[in-house]
Amino acid sequence: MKQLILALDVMDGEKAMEIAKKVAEHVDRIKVNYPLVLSAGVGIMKRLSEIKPVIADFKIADVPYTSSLIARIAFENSAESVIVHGFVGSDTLREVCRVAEEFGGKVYAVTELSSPGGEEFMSAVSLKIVEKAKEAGCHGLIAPSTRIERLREIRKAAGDMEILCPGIGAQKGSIEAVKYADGIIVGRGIYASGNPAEEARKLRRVLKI
Ligand code: U5P
Repeated sequence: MKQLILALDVMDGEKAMEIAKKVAEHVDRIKVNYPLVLSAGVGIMKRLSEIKPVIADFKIADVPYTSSLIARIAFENSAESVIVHGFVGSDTLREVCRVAEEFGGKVYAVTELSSPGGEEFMSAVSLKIVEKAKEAGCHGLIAPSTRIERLREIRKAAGDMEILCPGIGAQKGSIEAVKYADGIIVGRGIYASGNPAEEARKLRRVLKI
């Protein structure tokens, strides 16, 4: 079954916990990012991981050593997986995968950002990123629901790597992405709605079709 991942980009820890509890029965995993972790502290990851597995979307993009420290902090604080930028190249990708392996965790590499700017530089190299991410041992990829034609190409190159797609909802990505992806990542479409549980339930129903 296709996964529904909540991107919990709120900036208040208690609010994050409240939303996570409300939507828990409809989502598979929770993705945290800088807005929440920098506001609420890294300890929020452990609390959320008691509700659902946590993906640490720190879009790691540094030299291998610094990247390994960031990945380690994420896993030591209960992350189930981390997201790394793919453009960093093989050495950083390999190093983050090595740390993940120590913890039995997973690594997802960003191919091209879902925002319009993702097309300016990243689209040109995203298929190469897929190749490098695969060679380095990444478990999966992040690819845009906002550019279905790119997603289709990325799917072809990815083989059996898992693909997670952000962009549905606030960024106007297409739900057609579920044809090519293993899961969708939705933030504002759920947490910024009047009724997060209901929105998550509706998306879950779409994923079952
Ligand atoms: N995200 C994207 N696009 C990417 C990679 C990651 O939107 O290419 C992340 C954002 O940082 C955010 C979430 O955490 O996915 C999407 O949230 P929203 O646009 O559904 O609110």
